[in-house]
Amino acid sequence: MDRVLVFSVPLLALFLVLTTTWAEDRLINPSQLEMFVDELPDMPRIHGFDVVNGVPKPKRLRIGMFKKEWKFHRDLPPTPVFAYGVSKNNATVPGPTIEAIYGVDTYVTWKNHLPSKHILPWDPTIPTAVPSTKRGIPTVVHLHGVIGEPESDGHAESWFTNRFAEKGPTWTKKTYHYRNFQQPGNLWYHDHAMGLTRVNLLAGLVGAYIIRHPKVEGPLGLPYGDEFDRTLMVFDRSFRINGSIYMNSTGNNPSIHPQWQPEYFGDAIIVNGKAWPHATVRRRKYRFRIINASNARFFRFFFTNGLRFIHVAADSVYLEEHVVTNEILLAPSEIADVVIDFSKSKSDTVILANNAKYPFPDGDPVNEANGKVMKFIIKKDKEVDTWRVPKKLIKYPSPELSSASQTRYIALYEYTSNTDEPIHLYINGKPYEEPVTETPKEGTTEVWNVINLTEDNHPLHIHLGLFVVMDQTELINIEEFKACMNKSNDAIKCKINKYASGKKLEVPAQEKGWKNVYKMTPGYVTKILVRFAYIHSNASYAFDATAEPGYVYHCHILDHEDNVMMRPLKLIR
Ligand SMILES: *[C@@H]1O[C@H](CO)[C@@H](O)[C@H](O)[C@H]1NC(C)=O
Ligand SMILES: *[C@@H]1O[C@H](CO)[C@@H](O)[C@H](O)[C@H]1NC(C)=O
Ligand SMILES: *[C@@H]1O[C@H](CO)[C@@H](O)[C@H](O)[C@H]1NC(C)=O
Ligand SMILES: *[C@@H]1O[C@H](CO)[C@@H](O)[C@H](O)[C@H]1NC(C)=O
Ligand SMILES: *[C@@H]1O[C@H](CO)[C@@H](O)[C@H](O)[C@H]1NC(C)=O
Ligand SMILES: *[C@@H]1O[C@H](CO)[C@@H](O)[C@H](O)[C@H]1NC(C)=O
Ligand SMILES: CC(=O)N[C@H]1CO[C@H](CO)[C@@H](O)[C@@H]1O
Ligand SMILES: [Cu+2]
Repeated sequence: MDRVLVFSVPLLALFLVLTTTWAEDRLINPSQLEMFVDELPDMPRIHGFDVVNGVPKPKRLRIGMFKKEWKFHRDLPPTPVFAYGVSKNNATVPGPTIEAIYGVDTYVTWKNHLPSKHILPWDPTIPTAVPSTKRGIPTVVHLHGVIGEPESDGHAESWFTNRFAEKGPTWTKKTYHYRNFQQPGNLWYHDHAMGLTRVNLLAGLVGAYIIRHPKVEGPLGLPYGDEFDRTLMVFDRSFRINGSIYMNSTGNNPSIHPQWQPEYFGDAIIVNGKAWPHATVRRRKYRFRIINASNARFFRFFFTNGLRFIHVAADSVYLEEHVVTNEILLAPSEIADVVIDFSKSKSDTVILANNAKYPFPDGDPVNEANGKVMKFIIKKDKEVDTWRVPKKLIKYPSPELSSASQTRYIALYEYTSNTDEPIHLYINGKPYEEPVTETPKEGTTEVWNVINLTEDNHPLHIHLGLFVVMDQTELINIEEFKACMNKSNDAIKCKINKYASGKKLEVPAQEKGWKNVYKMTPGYVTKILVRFAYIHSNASYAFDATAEPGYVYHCHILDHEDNVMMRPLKLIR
């Protein structure tokens, strides 16, 4: 306040209430942030291996989580964030990209240097990691897409606070072991602490991880090297005028959950830590590994000048053959790995745009701000381009449906209050704490029929297992089926096969291979074939997959995962 005003006491009180509320919620209108002014950053690259006499050898890394400030846009004040980095000085949002080599161990000691107070509002009424001293922010790192031991999987209850002062009930060790013995591809690391995943990611705890297999990938001749092979990590955020990240601190059912809301959407689209950046590119081919790290926003990317995407991989696995598309629909945590040939561009600039409604698929249409992602400025001179995109890429045989040893029904439920607002979401009607029900046998393949009984599209993610989407079939007379499920919670008793007889949805060509996240269309049954074994080798797991604390599977809309669309997954022999 720069003027002194004289009020009667009640009026003054009212004025204070109004101005405080107003100050709290003063958001940056995205139209105040000029687009395409910041250059697209490349996150620092860290090798997860040493080279000794030309041979890659195992390496130990220490990566910390720090509170610091980050500039998301030229005209935005610095934003308090939580960032991963080898030191506070070079911690970034997203964190450094870790590049590992097939079969060469990377050890990471993840260190929590965070203060005792969170920068975002969290909700103690959902199942949440809370240190008994009430001090410190629980964190635990999951490497999304990893085929690795349970002790290094970043189980939601294996959290720890600053200096490991306090640890969650399933905590086992400080240094995680990544064997990198799996198919080459794109992974990403992010926080996974119980009930805090949505706020810890929103605060900035995300980063990319690539497993390279030069012998297998090299001969493909795809764009390669720091300049031509780049990661784009995309997410959405809203900001206050003072630069801080805005997350609504009032729940949609405040009397039940004071803070929790079913989906976070931000107004500004951030790529590699900058709002609507630009990148200058040469008139030739580039490879972009696009990771959707939004809490809840789906993206449907397209180019405004008709440039196309040549998909070479999906999530963490190469495609058998490349697929050319005009657009990419990416759910949270899905990864598209594409080559873009800028020599085909008819213009010298092009906008990467987005037109996915939010929530997806029936929410609001995009607006001027979140309908744009970034701009490419294409140099005029055409160049000799030696990179190729062969039709045939890498083939990992799909399992036969008949080889499945077990069939499971996984029903997704949403529970609403009397104002019809979501209170929480459960898988199979069970809260997270109920004893484990999914106990696949190591080395087997299972059929999972995922029944979406909610209005939303839920990107389902299974730790350890990779899967192939077989089909998506509409449920007919869904209200009747739902009423039965509401009573018995038993898909077989409710005659799932009778109801799952509506129209089929085509699985897009670029998503027909192996996946680790897929969009569970509302009102449909999605049949997936999940493999609890390597896909690149017939060897059995190089670690004990049956060890404690086991794994989890969950919806990758983080606000759902936290409350609590997540269940334990325990492998057996
Ligand atoms: C920004 O404003 C919010 C709401 O008033 C406040 O909680 C926060 O501490 C402020 N942050 C900074 C960096 O000034
Ligand atoms: C981190 O910063 C230090 C100096 O501040 C520098 O020597 C080092 O190379 C940086 N590391 C990375 C991965 O950027
Ligand atoms: C925050 O959420 C509450 C409850 O859902 C809603 O009434 C309010 O309008 C929201 N505030 C903003 C600024 O969106
Ligand atoms: C990103 O992921 C979020 C959450 O899973 C999803 O809602 C959104 O549509 C995805 N966006 C893109 C571009 O894939
Ligand atoms: C499920 O059953 C309960 C009563 O057992 C009822 O209150 C609720 O409305 C039902 N929900 C649906 C979606 O049918
Ligand atoms: C696994 O075994 C099958 C059958 O013996 C063989 O056809 C296939 O090539 C093997 N796969 C790998 C990756 O070695
Ligand atoms: C879009 C859609 O079909 N949504 C359906 C999902 O399932 C619920 C419950 O069965 C239906 O009420 C929705 O209409
Ligand atoms: Cu969900």
